[in-house]
Amino acid sequence: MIDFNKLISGDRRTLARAITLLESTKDSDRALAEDLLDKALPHSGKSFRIGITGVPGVGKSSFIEAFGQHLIAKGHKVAVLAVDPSSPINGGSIMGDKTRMEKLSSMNEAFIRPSPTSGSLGGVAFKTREAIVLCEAAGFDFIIVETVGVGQSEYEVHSMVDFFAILMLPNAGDELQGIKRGILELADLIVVNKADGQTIQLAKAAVQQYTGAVELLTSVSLWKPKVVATSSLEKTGIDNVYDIISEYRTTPAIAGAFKTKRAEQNKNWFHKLVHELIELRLNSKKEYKDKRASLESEVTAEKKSPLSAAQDYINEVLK
Ligand SMILES: Nc1nc2c(ncn2[C@@H]2O[C@H](COP(=O)(O)OP(=O)(O)OP(=O)(O)O)[C@@H](O)[C@H]2O)c(=O)[nH]1
Ligand SMILES: [Mg+2]
Repeated sequence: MIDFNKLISGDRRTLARAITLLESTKDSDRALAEDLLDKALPHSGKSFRIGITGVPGVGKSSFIEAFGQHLIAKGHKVAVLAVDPSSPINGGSIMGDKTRMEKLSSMNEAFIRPSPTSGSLGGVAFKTREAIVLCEAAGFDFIIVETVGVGQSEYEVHSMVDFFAILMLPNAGDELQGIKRGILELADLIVVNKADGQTIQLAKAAVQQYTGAVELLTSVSLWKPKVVATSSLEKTGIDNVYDIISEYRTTPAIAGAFKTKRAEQNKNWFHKLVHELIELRLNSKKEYKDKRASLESEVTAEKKSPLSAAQDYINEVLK
């Protein structure tokens, strides 16, 4: 059904159809998709994966439009995958993303995929991990994953990329207070976007503030997060972002730890899947579901402690 040779030759339509197959929830499609992934795996892994997050409207899509074109001018092929936790049903963001990335989406060296309809397994970004593998097999050497900075999606995206950038608005005062502290610790790069027109001075001040905030981070080890100002509309600062990423990739300690980091991500992903698949299987069996429900009532009625109920349940399942 999917022409594998066409896929690895980089045919964008074949890639799009292959990702659609991944996203299908039909069991027969699932089996085909797993075959395809197994075949694609040896051809994957050779890209650089970048996660981009930020509040709605900060300019993520506009930034990717500009940055993606810069990458292509440097000779790269760019795949953009969107993870949108707020619109799980048939991609409310499709039009928005494509129009914000109008030029990029028309280029042969770019592939843009809007948010998939997400199942519960593995979280909102579940399909995105698999889509990355297919994009890499199709020869895209930069993979950009865009997600809105709300909820859990930024953590999920962070756990599947090599480099994580957070876009910020230029009004640093409010932003610094509003930002979740943990998120700042995930960042390899803070991009103060909309550094143009009326807000250019604010943006400069924001860069200073974030630079100060980054100095205070205690979790920094191999790489100290960088802070840069950009205008996605005027295309300024975009080359700085590219240079910072190049510096990151060629820093010996980072390059040395690259494989280990990916291996670690795969290991964690494997464990998460095992956990979730066990739950899924158990809940699909009536007797286990009933057992769980009855233990649950005993717990809520304080007839059993949660721990001994959990032990009973496991003993039942593993007997
Ligand atoms: N002045 C200025 N406006 C910008 C810049 N980047 C984006 N915008 C504008 O900000 C608005 C939001 O841009 P998007 O790129 O859609 O932002 P987003 O973060 O992708 O938004 P969501 O996908 O909805 O979360 C649009 O009106 C853009 O034209 C910039 O660098 N400067
Ligand atoms: Mg967007």
